[in-house]
Amino acid sequence: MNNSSRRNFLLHTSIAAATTSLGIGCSTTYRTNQITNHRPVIISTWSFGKPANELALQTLQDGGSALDAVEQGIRLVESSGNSSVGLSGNPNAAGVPQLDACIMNGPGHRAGSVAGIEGVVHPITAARLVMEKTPHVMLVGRGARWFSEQQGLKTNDNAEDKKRYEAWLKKQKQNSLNKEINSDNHDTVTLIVIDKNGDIAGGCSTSGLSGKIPGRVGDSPIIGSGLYVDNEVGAAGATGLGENVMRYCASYQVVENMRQGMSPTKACAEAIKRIARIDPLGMNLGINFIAINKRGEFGAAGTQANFPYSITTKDFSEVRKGQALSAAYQKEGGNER
Ligand code: SD4
Repeated sequence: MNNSSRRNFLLHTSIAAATTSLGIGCSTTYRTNQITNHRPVIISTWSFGKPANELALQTLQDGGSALDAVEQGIRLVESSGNSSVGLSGNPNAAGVPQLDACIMNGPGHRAGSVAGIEGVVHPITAARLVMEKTPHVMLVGRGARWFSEQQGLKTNDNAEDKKRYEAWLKKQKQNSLNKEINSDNHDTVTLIVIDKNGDIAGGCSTSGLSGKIPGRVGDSPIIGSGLYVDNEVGAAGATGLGENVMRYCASYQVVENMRQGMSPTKACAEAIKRIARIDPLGMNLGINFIAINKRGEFGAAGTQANFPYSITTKDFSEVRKGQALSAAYQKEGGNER
């Protein structure tokens, strides 16, 4: 850290500490979220992340690692009937849910991911196995499925249920593939854990954009885009239109912003502003980020007015709103069918 960024870092830290102790760290849209010394902390996207956070905390309390906590929390969402995570997720244009997931462990800077995988009940576990059992980082499509079967993971091909596809098609009749990507038909669970020792792990799981062209891969399984963990600095993860995240390595950028001394919330907001400056869409990007730093301070920001994220420590577990960078409203899709 150079002198000027160290000064900024110290300045920010003392202002945040002062506002927190004075109880003025709140605004109508988001709070200054400083809870130093409250590790472990678990943060995830959307309100459906809250039960996942709570299971992650329980996993830590039962002696599991941050990585175990991430996997268990995300598995819960994958089997919850969510319409944008797991095999209950919305299908692609050929009627099949194609799933993306990744996992990253701070210690050792290790990562694994699967993309476009079909019929595997827990893609997050497949991603973890890629990380732990292979020399690779990413497996896609049929290869990812083959590997999952070799590892004994549960599969279920009933997700290709014709009836479900037809019902979904009916609902989508207003949309066409040529239409602009619609931000109402996707959501991802991205969950990050910092344990009491300050070790960080994170993961993402999603069925991606509903109605996507078969083979389309979003940001979620791409390390640095949908998720990035740096055990020296912190971690960040995304939800939203992957096309607008992956062209900018956006989660990596959020972590780099924290490395420069920004708070997690500011790091998310500045990454979005930087993208919006370059991108022809401006703020109309449909992207949201969560972040946590090494001290367990956390935050979130999004291009939408109401990005909910879930935050859990041993003292509280709640859904909060990220800092809004535009007035655009996006409804949470994951619990809807
Ligand atoms: C994707 N980022 O596949 C995912 C979807 C998502 O909120 O997160 N939507 O583009």
